[in-house]
Amino acid sequence: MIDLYAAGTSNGMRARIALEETGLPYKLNFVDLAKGENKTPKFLAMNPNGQIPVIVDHDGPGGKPLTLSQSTAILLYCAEKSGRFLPKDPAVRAAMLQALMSASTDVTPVLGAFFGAKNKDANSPVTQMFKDRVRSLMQVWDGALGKNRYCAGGELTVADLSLYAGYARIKGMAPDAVEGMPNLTRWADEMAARPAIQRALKF
Ligand SMILES: N[C@@H](CCC(=O)N[C@@H](CS)C(=O)NCC(=O)O)C(=O)O
Repeated sequence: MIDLYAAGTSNGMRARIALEETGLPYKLNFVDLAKGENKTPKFLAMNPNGQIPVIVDHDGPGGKPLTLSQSTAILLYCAEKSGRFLPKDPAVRAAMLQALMSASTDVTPVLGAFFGAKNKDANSPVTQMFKDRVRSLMQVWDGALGKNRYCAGGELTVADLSLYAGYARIKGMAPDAVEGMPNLTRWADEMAARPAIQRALKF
């Protein structure tokens, strides 16, 4: 059994998508960021950065409990534990890692910067700059998904699970940042139809 500590942000969704899609048994412990529940001594003992998501796998490697933060580390941990969403072919695996890093380390931080700037001043040049950056990253994904069914080729991998977490947040908070991208929309519609994704997004 895994305890998930999360909220409905893109990083929180990434971890929950990982658990739902891999089918590992887990319990969601909602963390109210606005109330500072991520800064309590109990939470800081799990992640000194005071950030969600965190998992505690009570049946970790060697049967010992394992505490893990970082949404992409959680995604990879769940994929390895379940043996799912990780391509075996070395070339596809390399493409998957490239796609995963782009989804997790390009898209999500820029998204965070955009939402942070938007909360301060929706019309500032800084907000627009980050929004343009989000849009340009997603335009590259639109091009890639015009050539391949999924992020790393013909196989659904952890990269798709990671990108969808970011996409879902953009679509919910600033839909115009992903407008006019037919290949991305085709992929997103397929991802959104997956029952595990639907369960994962309900915070
Ligand atoms: N790189 C980390 C980032 C985690 C992160 O930024 N979490 C945010 C929510 S999306 C958070 O907990 N923010 C509250 C805070 O920093 O006080 C990951 O992928 O998990």
